[in-house]
Amino acid sequence: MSSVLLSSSARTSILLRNNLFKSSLHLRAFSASVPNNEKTLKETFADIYPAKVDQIKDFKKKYGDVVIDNVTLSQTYGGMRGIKSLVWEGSVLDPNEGIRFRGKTIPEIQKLLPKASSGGSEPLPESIFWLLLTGEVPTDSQVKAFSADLASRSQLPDHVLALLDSLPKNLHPMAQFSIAVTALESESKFAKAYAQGVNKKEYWNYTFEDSLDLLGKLPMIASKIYRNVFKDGKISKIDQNADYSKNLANLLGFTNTDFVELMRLYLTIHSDHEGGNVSAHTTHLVGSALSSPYLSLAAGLNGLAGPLHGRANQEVLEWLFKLREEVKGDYSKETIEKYLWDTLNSGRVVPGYGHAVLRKTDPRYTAQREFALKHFPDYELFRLVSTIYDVAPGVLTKHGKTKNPWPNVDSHSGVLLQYYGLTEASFYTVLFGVARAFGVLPQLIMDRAYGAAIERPKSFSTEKYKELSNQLSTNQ
Ligand code: HAX
Repeated sequence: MSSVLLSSSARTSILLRNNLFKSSLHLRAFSASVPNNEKTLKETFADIYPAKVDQIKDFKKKYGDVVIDNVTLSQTYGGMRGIKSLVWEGSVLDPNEGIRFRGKTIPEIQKLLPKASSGGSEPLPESIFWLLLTGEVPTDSQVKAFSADLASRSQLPDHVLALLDSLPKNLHPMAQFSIAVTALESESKFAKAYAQGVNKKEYWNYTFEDSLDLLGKLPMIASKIYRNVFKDGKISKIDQNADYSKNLANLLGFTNTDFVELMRLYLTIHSDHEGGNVSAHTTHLVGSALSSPYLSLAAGLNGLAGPLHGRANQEVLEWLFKLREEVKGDYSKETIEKYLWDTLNSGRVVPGYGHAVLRKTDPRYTAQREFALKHFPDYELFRLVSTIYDVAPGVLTKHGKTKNPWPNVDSHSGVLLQYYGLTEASFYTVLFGVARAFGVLPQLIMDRAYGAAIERPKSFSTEKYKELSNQLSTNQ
């Protein structure tokens, strides 16, 4: 519904609200390099959201009683697969086509979104954050100012640095990541404002500030973990003029420009995958209790750390290395097919294959494959992954269990990182976590702006479901 359809009193109230927010929230605080006729991200969102709040109110009033889904017992026992019960504005996942970010496919955003001014062909992840939050494609100068804003928020408090230094090196990087993000709760403007009794109409503003503070600090956290666990513990300084991915790559210790490009692609395509996946749903669920963005994202990261979700990128690499060790250079289709059957017959999953929603090759896999074809088509591990892509879908189809025999995003990402020398697979999910923040934090800001309800679905015991099923099946 466009603002044209709003009544004049609704339009007046939106204008009043906008002016009130603009005057009180320092919307241009970090906008030094945005030309005067352009808006900052916060100004853009502040202009958009009041009309959206009214639309949602009207929509719920008009269609609130419409039945949009029926739920079977199998779905309740089967991980709630496919039940329409979440609102997620940024992206939608089609089983056959894959992800669309605000209606745009991956090839479309690769073309449309701003690139680094220093040169580059991959989109800047800062611009996917902008797109997901506002539905609008930012200009080059808007993104540049947003990058500078994030860089200006990058400093970690001493207690978080000390905490990371105190953790044992054998603690999984994802556990360290979640601990550090949780410890940043000390910085939460939302939690402080809430404790002081802030009006709920201002929740979004503090959530916005926390989200950007947190996003700005993630490269430092990720790099500190990487340097502590695998290198000398030292990290370089943030470059206030560099984009997010360049800073992340440099802090990790990588300066190769193609690796920086890979980071831009990686962060963009791993950002959002609609709302029902474990990391997105968990962040949203915990956020629905008005926990701060720090506590909400940390919860999501704990979910991402599971082997069936984000940790699959680590599992893929470990599985590939075992394969390489076992087949001793024989990458024939027959040998790989045998290895796949051995995995399946030993009661394990083939990591990087299958998906709860997708029923075709994941376009995020394809985008990474295209990156490899462009930059290193003859790399041995890439060729191995390509041969597995030729063989695995057939084996999984014959095996007959998975509903989707095609590769997902995690099947490819580790190989790209290996090529550039980021070889420590247990770190890979941390990079996924940094990327996921670009998808779940915009939704958290919107949740607070639109007044999302605390989540509380219904549960029953199996005994009760038996009773219910008996009653309902005799009535049908
Ligand atoms: N290898 C072997 N068996 C598989 C399989 C695979 N790759 N994918 C699914 N199956 C099995 C399931 O374990 C299930 O077996 P049971 O009936 O014995 O429980 C059966 O096939 C049906 O599963 P499904 O309906 O096709 O898939 P689900 O929605 O239940 O699960 C998963 C989706 C992604 C968890 C699953 O495909 C899987 O375990 N894949 C391997 C791990 C992986 O790559 N995870 C990353 C997914 C992408 C992601 O979230 N990234 O973060």
